[in-house]
Amino acid sequence: MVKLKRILFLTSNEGKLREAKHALEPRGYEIVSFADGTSKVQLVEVQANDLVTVALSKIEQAESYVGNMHQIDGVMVEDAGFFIDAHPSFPGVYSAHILKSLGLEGILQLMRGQKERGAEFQSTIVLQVKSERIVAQGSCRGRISEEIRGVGGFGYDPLFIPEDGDGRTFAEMTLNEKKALSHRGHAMARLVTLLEDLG
Ligand code: ITT
Repeated sequence: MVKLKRILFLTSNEGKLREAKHALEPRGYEIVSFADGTSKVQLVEVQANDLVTVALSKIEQAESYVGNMHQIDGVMVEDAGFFIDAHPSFPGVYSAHILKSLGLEGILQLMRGQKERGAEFQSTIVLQVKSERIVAQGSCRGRISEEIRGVGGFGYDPLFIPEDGDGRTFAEMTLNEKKALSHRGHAMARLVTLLEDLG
């Protein structure tokens, strides 16, 4: 295994990129991406009902982006999803699509009058270093708020109150606070542990 320093994070999502940099750069890894540059990443999401299958398929697509890019030690992808207890597996792997079509207001509408407001975020990260693949996962339980709160974060953050927090939504937290509690923060911490174990 090469000494890993520079990781290409293949994502089209600037929120995910910001959080990955925030989690990994203080640990000595440099995160580069196209999401803040000129060429856009468009990863095809396969039809599957679990995040691991989708994440592995994203890493299969990495080769066409990496091409002859030099000075990259590893390539990383992530598949994340939001899971609403009252609607099993939903929106799950369709989280991006459902948010685009219903919006946060549509999700609130769906939850109107619903007593069971439990929900969970999940994240699966796959890092490829030469022929080796490392998979790190994280999750975060919480509940869906009664209203949209906060302007930080991205995606479903203004609706999600993590159960280990103080009642604020992810969108009302700083990057640091979200990292300490979130699915992505946990998955990134797990990734760092796995990398350090590899030496
Ligand atoms: P890439 O596949 O290009 O990385 P994506 O936005 O499609 O970007 P995902 O499939 O991993 O990324 O995530 C699906 C959606 O889940 C994402 O677009 C958000 O709406 C939502 N999501 C994921 N992580 C989130 C988080 O930390 N906070 C809020 N919403 C999140």
